[in-house]
Amino acid sequence: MIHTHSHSAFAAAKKRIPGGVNSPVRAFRGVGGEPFFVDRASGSRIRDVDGNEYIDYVGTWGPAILGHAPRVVIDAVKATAERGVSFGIPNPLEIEMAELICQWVPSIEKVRMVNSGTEATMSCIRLARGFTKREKIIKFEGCYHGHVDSLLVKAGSGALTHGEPDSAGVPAAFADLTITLPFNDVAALRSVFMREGSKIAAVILEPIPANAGLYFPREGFLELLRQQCSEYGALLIFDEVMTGFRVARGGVQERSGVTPDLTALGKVIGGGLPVGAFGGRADVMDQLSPDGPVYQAGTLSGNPLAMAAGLAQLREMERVNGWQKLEQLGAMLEEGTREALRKTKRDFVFHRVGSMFCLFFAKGEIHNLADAQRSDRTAFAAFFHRCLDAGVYFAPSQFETGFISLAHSEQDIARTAEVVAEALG
Ligand code: HOZ
Repeated sequence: MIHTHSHSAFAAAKKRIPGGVNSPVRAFRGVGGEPFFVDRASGSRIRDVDGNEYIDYVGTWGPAILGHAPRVVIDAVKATAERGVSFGIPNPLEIEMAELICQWVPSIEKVRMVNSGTEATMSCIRLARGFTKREKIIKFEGCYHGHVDSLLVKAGSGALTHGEPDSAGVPAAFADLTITLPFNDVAALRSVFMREGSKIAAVILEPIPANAGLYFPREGFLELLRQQCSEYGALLIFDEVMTGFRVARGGVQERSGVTPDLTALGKVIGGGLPVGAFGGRADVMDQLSPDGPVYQAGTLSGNPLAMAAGLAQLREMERVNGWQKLEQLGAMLEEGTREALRKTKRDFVFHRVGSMFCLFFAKGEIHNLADAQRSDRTAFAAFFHRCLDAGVYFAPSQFETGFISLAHSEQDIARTAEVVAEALG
């Protein structure tokens, strides 16, 4: 494939944008080489400025659950834009969105819109501290909750890919208030609660961690978290920015039946526009300004274009029962990948939940960050580039999750399985 235009664009970008990118995971540092620059995207395909086309499994890092540029979202955004693109005073679409979230997400009684997942988790933490009048929080190694100061400790996603799980610029005093534990470690969790339970404001986690590859809570782990938080008066926060509206209509909490006190949302909920949300128990949410003492605000929060795009996408998912179809496509990709692994005699680990998946270049079981880090990142990088050259775009890091959309056809999936087999071979 020829990448002349992408190469010049990247050279120009690097002069004016740090690292040439507006978010580090886009820089391809985890796999080497240079990112391609996108000209346009439609359905399951993304086309670069040199005219190369790829079957896309990044899906703008999760939001594109219907595929790229779906008609319903474009029409909703266009029609809404005709009436004004931002008001900074309430508009009725905000109520429609709040009603829908409260109906669909089991634990949410009240919700506030923000502009990114990072804002959502940051606001959850402040609210939990304000509500409990405690300062410490527990997070899990490899879980990534956006670039919030107190959560950039042993973080996943780009922070992990680029070897900076503890970012420079986070005051030690902030990091000291964050206790990190290995995911799925029951003994460590119990012991920290026994030691410091009365100081812990909240436990925050991705209930299915998807930023250090993809792995799952062991049976009973989420239930134990719920029980310990309730016993010690700490709040349980689910970061469902990636899993919300994707692994089920109501996210992991619907699938698992475990109810958090607060939930952070983003990605799918915005239909590709910049959106996040956080919500939960009414008595906790009522601590927010202007009713309560915890301040949180945003000029563009509840922006009409973002609300319209998100509502259109979510309603379309509901109309076509998208989750069932995604499960079928996911199962097909899983079957094809497992067949490719058999054919090439690789005993690598493949994890999938619905339309989210990860192929670890590692053997044995993977239940936490340390397990995920056994992956052969050099072999992954070679695999990534072979797939890209053959027209299949996976996330440019071993420590990210792939996303299937409703726009992926069975032919796309079959072709992907062929490419995976060739790239592994
Ligand atoms: N949560 C996203 C993927 N793990 C992050 C995307 C980004 O940092 O740009």
